[in-house]
Amino acid sequence: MDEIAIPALPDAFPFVPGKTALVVIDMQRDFIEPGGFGAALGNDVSRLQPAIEPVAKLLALFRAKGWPIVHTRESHLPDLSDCPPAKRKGKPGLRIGDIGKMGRILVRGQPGNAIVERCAPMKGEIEIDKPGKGAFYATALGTILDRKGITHLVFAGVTTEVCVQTSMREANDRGYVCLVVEEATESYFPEYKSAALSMIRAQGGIVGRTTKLADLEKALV
Ligand code: C5J
Repeated sequence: MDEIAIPALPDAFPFVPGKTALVVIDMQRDFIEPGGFGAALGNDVSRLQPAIEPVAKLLALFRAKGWPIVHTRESHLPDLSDCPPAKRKGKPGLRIGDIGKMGRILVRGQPGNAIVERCAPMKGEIEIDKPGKGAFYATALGTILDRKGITHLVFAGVTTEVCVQTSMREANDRGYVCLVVEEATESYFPEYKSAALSMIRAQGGIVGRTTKLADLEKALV
């Protein structure tokens, strides 16, 4: 199918239907709802909630077109064997693996580790549990995308400057053409979101491109 030019910064994103996947990073209760990992780190989790509806819109668009969708979850095995000690910091009772209001914090399969209902994966969509910030580190994501012939990635999710930006950088190093949708990503720190988006598109798009949801929707419908 022909390439569709999506208005973006620093220049148009070449959307190739059939070769482009949506990657939704870590839209988990652990980050977005009170009582999870984000709150344990002292963050105001309400700051991430504005991303929920834009992500739901992106999911609806990709589902309507039958285009591939990837959901990631930051999570650790129950025995924490994939959680380096350096990551398990903070106050006792509020660390990864400790019991919080939504089960064990950031542990795979616990209620808090689930993706928020509005953005929940549907049957047939790719689900990746990742122990790190990046979606490619210690996961099968690269192999799965290769097998599907995916070369272009549209990113959304939380948080912009941590797991979204890290995953985009990993993807960029692996040769994927990357775009992030501004309204569909949030940070606990508005200034970090803004800085991360600027960094991504700086130097001629050193990590990728950024677009507005309305521009993407208009170009793709
Ligand atoms: C963090 C993430 N912030 N999903 N994870 O630890 O951005």
